[in-house]
Amino acid sequence: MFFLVLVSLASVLAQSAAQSSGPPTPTILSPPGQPSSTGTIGGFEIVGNSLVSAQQMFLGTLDKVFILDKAENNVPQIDGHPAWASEYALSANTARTMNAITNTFCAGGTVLGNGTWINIGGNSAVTFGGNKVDDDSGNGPYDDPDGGKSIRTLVPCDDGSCDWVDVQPMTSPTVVPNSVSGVPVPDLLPLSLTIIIRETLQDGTAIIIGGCNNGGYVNDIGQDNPTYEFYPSTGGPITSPFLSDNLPINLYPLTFLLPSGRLLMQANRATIMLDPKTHKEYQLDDMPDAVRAYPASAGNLMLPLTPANNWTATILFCGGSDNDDWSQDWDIASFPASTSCVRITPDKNQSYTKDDPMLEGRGMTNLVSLPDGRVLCVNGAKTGTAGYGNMSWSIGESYADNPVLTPAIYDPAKPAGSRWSRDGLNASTIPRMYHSSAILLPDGAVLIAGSNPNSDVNVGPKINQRGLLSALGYGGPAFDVQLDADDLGGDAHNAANATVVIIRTGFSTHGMNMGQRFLQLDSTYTAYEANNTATLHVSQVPPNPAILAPGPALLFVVVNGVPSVGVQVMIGSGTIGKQATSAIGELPASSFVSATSTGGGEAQDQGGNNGASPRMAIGHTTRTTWTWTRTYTWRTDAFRFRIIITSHRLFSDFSTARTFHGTYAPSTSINHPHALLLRIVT
Ligand SMILES: [Cu+2]
Repeated sequence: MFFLVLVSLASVLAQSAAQSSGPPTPTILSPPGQPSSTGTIGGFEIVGNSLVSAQQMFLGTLDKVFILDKAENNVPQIDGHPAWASEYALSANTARTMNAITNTFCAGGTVLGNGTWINIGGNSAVTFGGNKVDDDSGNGPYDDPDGGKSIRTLVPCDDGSCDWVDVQPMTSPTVVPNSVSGVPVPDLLPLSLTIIIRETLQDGTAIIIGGCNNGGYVNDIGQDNPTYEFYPSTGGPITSPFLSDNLPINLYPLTFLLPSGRLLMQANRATIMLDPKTHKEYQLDDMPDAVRAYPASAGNLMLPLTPANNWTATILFCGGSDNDDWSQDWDIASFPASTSCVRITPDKNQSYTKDDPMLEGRGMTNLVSLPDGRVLCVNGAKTGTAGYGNMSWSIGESYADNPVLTPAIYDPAKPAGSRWSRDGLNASTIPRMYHSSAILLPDGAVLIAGSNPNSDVNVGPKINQRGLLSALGYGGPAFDVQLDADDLGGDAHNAANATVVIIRTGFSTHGMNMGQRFLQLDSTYTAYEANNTATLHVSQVPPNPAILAPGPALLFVVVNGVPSVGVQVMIGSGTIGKQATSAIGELPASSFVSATSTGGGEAQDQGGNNGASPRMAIGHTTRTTWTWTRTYTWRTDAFRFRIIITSHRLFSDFSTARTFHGTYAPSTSINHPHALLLRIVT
């Protein structure tokens, strides 16, 4: 039966591919193996230098992270000028410069349904000190044309050959380089955006929202751009009353695609749902306790979409600033950040509910979905906000102070009152405040980088060393995943604690991971007591592309909270456009085959390398399935998450202005079983 299911799956997938909007025929993925990094468990590890400061960052392939800075006087050069983009190789901990061409200062980004990443907007041409130059074409010394109207595209690669392509919005129609489908881009509209946000929509296109003409700490009516439009373009910008009503805090509105197909949008104290087709805006309740959007910059995240909650979206907001005076004539840097956390489930209820407050006030934090469903809260500051400038009260140039060095964990599965902890988490030695970023990696580590509350870099020694099937469709037949005795810790009963999750790690910037999403696939199991193996029967993605927009994502199998190494899978057709959906295939009921029954051992026959080599095998050379065989250290070390730190530009001015630098010693290393462990190797 197992084999027959697979045959029918392959044929269904092939048929769908022929319709151009169904999933492509999946190929079999290479085994991801064990995490290649080793080290002391218990904290942070400084792994390398990102060359440019990671104001914006995303995982483009399993091995390559792409980083964007703003145009500034970085030491690494490209094409005769300082670089403000780089690629970081996770396997080698090396980086290469890339050429982003125009000024990427405070741009936004996301991944499209065909796997192409876009980076949109930016700031004017600048020279030393971040000062604007009159000539929009830039020229020396930075050679950084105005990026305000830029659309940059990148098709991530692993061979060092890819680079950003600036699609000039004001020229004749251009074709986006696209390794998948060659989507032609219609006439591009003149965008006048400095700060934008995006979310990938259910057809794999992107929405580009808001912004301003010149930048600044907050927006103002003289430069506001209260519109949104789509990429690829579907016509002229559409004016949003929500954006124009919420000056000055309408930059980087916190935006999430909901399973209903509407968008939750939050800025200043207001909340709406936007129907991107009819352009109608629906008012929801005001945001309690704090301003959450930039520059208050609260942590924000869609909680896991799971079979248990019927893939219903709940958005979590934590921290920010309970301030309404956005003038800069008072000491913003000392104003305490909020501890408040609230949730909203906008497709069901227009009101917020209070959630457990954070362990300390925090602004500019990143909330990162982990494969076990918990959320890592990292980076940020206890006082002040995002932004920088030369004020009498600013810390160096920073508008924030008192960095929070210790991460925390939020567990949505725990009862109210007990969701926050930091059991087993050590402190970092490196502040991560404005323009820092954090993303989940395939091996369960979290990459943390950036932090640069300065207008420019002074050249000199100031850069501190700081630190299964390949495709899934929307509905269709279930598929099987094999777990061997090692995966199950020698006990087939653990099959009941196995989940299969898809995480889109997102585009990280300004305390947001744009497009980040956690979706648990429905699954059941057949467990075999005779040899302690099991088969997981796993559904495809629910037949609603608004639950998880098309495009690449990571897939993890998690047993008792221990994740596999993630593999990259394409969700949907691999092209931009309407996605095919079909009814979800039925799953067999979970069952436990006792040792005295016949039929045990089937799973092990499907297994990968059951020998001495501790590797997980995903995929099988003779069949279209995923087999997972893995010896894990999890029986002794429950979790092996790492936080990796890449280069961090910091506070060169800052440390002289305020000597908090040396006062943050790393806390003692711990090795606590059944806790989330971070490694420190410094
Ligand atoms: Cu910024």
